Amino acid sequence: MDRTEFINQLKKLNTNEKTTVELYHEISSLAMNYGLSGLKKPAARNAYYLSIEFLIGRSFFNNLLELGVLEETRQILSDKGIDINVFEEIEDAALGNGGLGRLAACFLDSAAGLGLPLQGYGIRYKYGLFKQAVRNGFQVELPDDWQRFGDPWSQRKEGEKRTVKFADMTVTAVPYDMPVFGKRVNTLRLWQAEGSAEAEKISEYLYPADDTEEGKILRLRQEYFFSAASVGELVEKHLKKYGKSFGNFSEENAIQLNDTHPVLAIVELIRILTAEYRVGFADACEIAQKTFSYTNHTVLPEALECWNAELLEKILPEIYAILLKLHLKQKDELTKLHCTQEEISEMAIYASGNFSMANLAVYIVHTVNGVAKLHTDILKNSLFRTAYKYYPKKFQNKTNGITQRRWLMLCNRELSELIDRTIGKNWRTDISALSGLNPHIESIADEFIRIKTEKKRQLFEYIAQHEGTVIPNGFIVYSQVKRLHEYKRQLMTAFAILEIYKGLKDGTVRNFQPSVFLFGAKSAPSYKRAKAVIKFINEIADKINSDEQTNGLLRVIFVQNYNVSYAEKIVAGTDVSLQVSTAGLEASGTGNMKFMMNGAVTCGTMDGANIEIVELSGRENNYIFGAEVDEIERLKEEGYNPLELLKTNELHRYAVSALIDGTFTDGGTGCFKELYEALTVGATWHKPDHYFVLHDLQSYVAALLKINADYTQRKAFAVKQLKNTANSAYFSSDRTIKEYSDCIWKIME
Ligand code: 26Q
Repeated sequence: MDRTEFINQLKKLNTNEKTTVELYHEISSLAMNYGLSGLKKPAARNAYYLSIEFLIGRSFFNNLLELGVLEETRQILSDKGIDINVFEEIEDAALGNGGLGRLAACFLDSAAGLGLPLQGYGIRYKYGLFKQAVRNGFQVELPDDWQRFGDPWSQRKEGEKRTVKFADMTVTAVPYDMPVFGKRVNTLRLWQAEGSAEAEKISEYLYPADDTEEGKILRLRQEYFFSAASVGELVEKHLKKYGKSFGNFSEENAIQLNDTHPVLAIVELIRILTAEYRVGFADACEIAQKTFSYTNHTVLPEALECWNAELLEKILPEIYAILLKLHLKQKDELTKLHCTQEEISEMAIYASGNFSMANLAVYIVHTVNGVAKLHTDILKNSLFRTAYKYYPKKFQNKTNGITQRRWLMLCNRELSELIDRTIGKNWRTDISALSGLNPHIESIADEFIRIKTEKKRQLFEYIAQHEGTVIPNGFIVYSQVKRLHEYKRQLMTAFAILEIYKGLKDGTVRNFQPSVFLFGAKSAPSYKRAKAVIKFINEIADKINSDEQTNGLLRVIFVQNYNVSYAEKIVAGTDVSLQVSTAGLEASGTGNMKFMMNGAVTCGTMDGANIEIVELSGRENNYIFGAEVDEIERLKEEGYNPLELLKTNELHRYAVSALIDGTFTDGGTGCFKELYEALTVGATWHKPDHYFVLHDLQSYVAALLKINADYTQRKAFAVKQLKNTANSAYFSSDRTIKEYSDCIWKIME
C-alpha cells in the first residue's frame, strides 16, 4: 500500500456508528499496512538495544507523524466530523518507569528516522508501570492494563518462538514485533513469557517488588528471560547464514546493554558458544567483548545490581558456572597487570557471595559510556576509576538526547509552525538547522509569548479535566515532573514553596507574579519516603490552594498518573523547568532537554546534562543555584550539619517544622516524622540530610524569586526562553544516536 492508497482508504472509511476504539483499530491497521509495505531493508550489520524498559507512550499520533500522514488524517477525520484528539483516550504503553525507558524509546525513534538499523529487544509486560491515583493525598497504585483497547501496533510472531531454560522450568518466549517507522522501518521485539502459569508470571509485571526472595528470583528470571531469548535468536540467525563459524559474529551484531539489567546476555552468549558450538572459552569471551557495549545510567550505590551466588546457582546453574570462570579469568588478568589487591577487589566481578553486574559489564564490553559529560567524568574518576586506570580507552561519553518528533513537532505544533515560518522547514529533517532561530529571536518573541500562553491554556484545560482543579490564565508555570526520588529533591521544592507562601502572607515577598507549581511523579510502591513526599506536597497544595488571601498568586498542583502523554502537555506549557537534583547524582536527565526545546528556562543545579544545557543556551538565560559537585564532596569530607542551618534560618525552620508541628497531617502514618528525622538526625544507613536539601534551599528560593521578578519583563524573559529552544538541537537524540552509531556500533544507513 502506498501513501495515496492509504489516504484513499482513509477517505473511504465508514465512520458512522463506530466507537472510538473501533475506529482506532481500523485506522491503526491501515497505517500498519501502509507503514510495513516499504523501507524494510535488511542491513549488513545491525545494532540491538537490549532494555528492560521501553517507555513508548502513545503510538497512534506518533506513528501517523512518522509516516507523514498525521495532518491529512486529522483533516480527513475532521471532514467526517471526528476530532482526532478523541484517540487520546487510548492508553499509553507504559512499559517503563522513567528516563532509562524513555531514552530507549527516543533512541529507536531516532535510529529509524536516520535510517540506521537499530532493533530493540525487551519484555512485553502484561501490566506496565502502575496507574497512579491520589486518594486523600496518598499515592494509590492500580494495575495498568495497557492492552485494554487491544494492541494494533504489535504483531505476534508465532513462528519465531524460542525456549528459555531455567533449572526448574522451561519457558516459551513469544515475540511481539512493534514497527518503528522512519526513513527505514526497524523493529522493537518484545518477548512474552508463556507455557505455564508460572512462566507467564515472568512477563506479567514491570518491576515486581523485590524485597522478598521470591521477588528477587522473579526479577532474575525476567532479566535472563529476555537476554537469553534475544541472544539465542541472534546466534541462530548467524548460524543459518554462516554455519558454525562465529569469528565474524561481532561484525554482524553490535549489542548495546541499557544499564546492567540485560548483562546476563553476555554470559548467555558465552554459554551458547562454548556449550553448544564448542567454541573455546577464551575465544567466546573475545567474541562477547567485540559484540557488547554497556551504558551506565546511575551512580547511586543502591541501584547497582548484584546477584547473589546461591540464587544464581539455584536458578541458572550453567550461567553461574560461567560467571565463576569469568571471575577467575578476570583475577588472573588483573594480577598479570600488577593491580593491587585493593584494585582487584574494586573491579571484582565476584565478591562476598555476590556477582556485580556493573563490574562484569565493565570487564567484558569494548565500550562503557556515561550519559552526560559530568556523569562520564564521575564514572572515570569515581565509580569505575580503577577500571578507567587500566582500560582508559573503553570509556566514552554519549550525552543523552530526546526525539524532537514527539517532543516538539507532536507536542507543540504551534511552536513548530512558528519555527517553520521563521527559518523554513529544513529543521524538521535536519535538527541542527534549529540554531538558525538565533538571529530572529527578538522579532518572534511576541508571537512566542502568544504561543506559550495558548499552550498553557491547553495544559490548564487538561488539568481541569483530569484533576478537577482550575488554574487561572496568566500564571507562570514552574514544573517538576520526574520519578519521585530523594536525590531529585521534590521535597526541596515543597519547602521552597512553603517559604514563598510564608513570604506572601507576611509581606516579605512582594510584587510576586501569579505562579503555579506543577508536580508529576510516581513513587516506587515500596519507597516509603518518596510516598511521604507525595502526601506532603498534596497537603501543601490543599492548604495553599484554599487560602483566599494568596491563591490569586500561588497554586500547587500534583497531577495524578504522570506519564508520557501528560508529559507532552506539560513540557509545552511550562515556563520554568525545575531540575534540582543534588549535584553528582542525576546521571543526565532528559526531561530537562524536553523543556528546553519547548522554550522553558531551567532552574537547576550544576548536575547531569543541566551543565551542557546552560553551556549551550547561555548561563544568563537560565537560573543555576546550589552546591556543585566539588562542594558536595568537600561537605561530605569536612562534615555537614543541617541542624546549624535550621538554627540560624528561621524560614527553613518554618518549612521543615511543618512536617511535625501539626500544620499538616500524614494521616497518622508517622511518615512525616520519618522525613523530618531523615533530615535532622539521619538513619542507620545515612547521615542527616544526605541529599543536602537544606544546604541548597536558600539559594533555590532566591532563584525562584529572581525568575519571578524577571518574568515581569515578559519580552526579555521570552528571549531567554527562545534562546533555549534555538540552542536545543544538540539534545536531539538524532545527534546522540549518530554518535553511538559512529563511535560504538559502526552501523551505516
Ligand atoms: C536496580 C537494581 C534492582 C532493581 C532495579 C534497579 C533499577 C531500575 C531502574 C535501577 C535503575 C533504574 C532506572 C534508572 C534510570 O531511569 N536512570 C535514568 O536514566 C536516564 C537516561 O539515561 C537519565 O537521564 C537519568 O538521569 C537517570 O536517572
